[in-house]
Amino acid sequence: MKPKVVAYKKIPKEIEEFIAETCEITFCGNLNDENRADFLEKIQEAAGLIGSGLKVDKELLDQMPALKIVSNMSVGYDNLDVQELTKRHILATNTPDVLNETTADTIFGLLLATARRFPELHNYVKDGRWKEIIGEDLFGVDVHHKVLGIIGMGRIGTVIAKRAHLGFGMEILYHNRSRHQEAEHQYGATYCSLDELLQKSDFVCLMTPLTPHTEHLIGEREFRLMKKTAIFINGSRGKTVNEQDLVRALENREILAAGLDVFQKEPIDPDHPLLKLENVVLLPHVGSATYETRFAMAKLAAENLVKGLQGEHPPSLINPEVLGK
Ligand code: 8YV
Repeated sequence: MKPKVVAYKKIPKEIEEFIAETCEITFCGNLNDENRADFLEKIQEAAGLIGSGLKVDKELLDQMPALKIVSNMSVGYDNLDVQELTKRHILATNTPDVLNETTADTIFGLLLATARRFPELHNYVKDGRWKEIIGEDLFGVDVHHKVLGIIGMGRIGTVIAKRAHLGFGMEILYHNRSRHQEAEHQYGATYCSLDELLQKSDFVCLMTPLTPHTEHLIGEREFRLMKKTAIFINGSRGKTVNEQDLVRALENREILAAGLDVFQKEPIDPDHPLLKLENVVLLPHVGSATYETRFAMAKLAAENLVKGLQGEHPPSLINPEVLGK
C-alpha cells in the first residue's frame, strides 16, 4: 500500500510523477480559502504533506493522525511548529542552498532598482512622459563603493555580500547571531552591533529567518538610527519589520526609500499605505521565483518527502532528533 501524500502547492509534472512512483499523491491545488474544506478532507489519511507557506500547528496536526513528514518547498520554515512536529515524531524538511544564488540575485536587483528608481523611470518612459533630458528630480543614488549592512549573514546573505563586494566594490558590515569567517575573509565583511550597522550603512538589507527573536526586529527606533539617505531592503519575512513604523519612516523621510520582497500579509491588501508611496519598490515575494530554482526546490522537497516516508534520512532535515540523531 503506497503512503498517501497531499501536495498543497503546484509542483512540476516531472516531480509529481517521481513522487507517484512510491506514493499515492493527491494534488489539492494552491491552497486558499475556497479549497480549504476539500484540503482538510484529503489530509485525513495523509502520511506526507508537500508545499510552502501553510501554517502547520497543533490544530492542523490534530486532523492528520497518520502524518509522518512535512516537506516545505522553501528554505524558510516559520510556517511550521517544529517543536510540536518533533514532539509528535513527525519529520520536517526544507529546501536550503538550491535557492541561494537566485534569491541573492533578486535581492541585489531589488537594491539596485530601488537606489536608481528603475520602476519609476520605466513608467516615465512607458507613459510617454519622457520629453527632455532627465533632471535631478529623477536622479537615483550610487550603489557602487557604498556601505551595505546585512542583518542575517546566512547562506543567502553571504551570496549577497559576494555580489556587493566583488561586483560593486561595496564595503560590507554585518550583524548576525555568530561570526561568519567566509564573509569576513572572502568579502571583507566586518561584524558589528545592530545599532552600529544601522548608523553606518547606506543600504540596510534584512535577511534573517523569522523567529520569535527577529519578529519586528526593525521598528521605529531602528529606522531613527539609520541615515536619512539610507535605503532599507527586506528579503527575509514581512514580520521581521514593524510595517507601520516602516510606512511612517518613509512618509517622514527618516530614510530615503525601501525595496521590499516580503510583507506582513501576503498578498498585500490593495489599499495598504505602502502602495501609495513613491519611495518604494515592491515585489510579490519572488526571491526564488525562477523556473530553474523552483524546479530545484520542488525536486529537493520531493526527495525529502520520499526518503522520509521510506524510513531514510531526508537530505535536508530540520529536526534530526526525530530520527534519534
Ligand atoms: C519561496 C521563500 O519561494 O524559500 C523561502 O523561504 O521565501 C521563497 O524562496 C517561497 O516561500 C515559496 O513559495
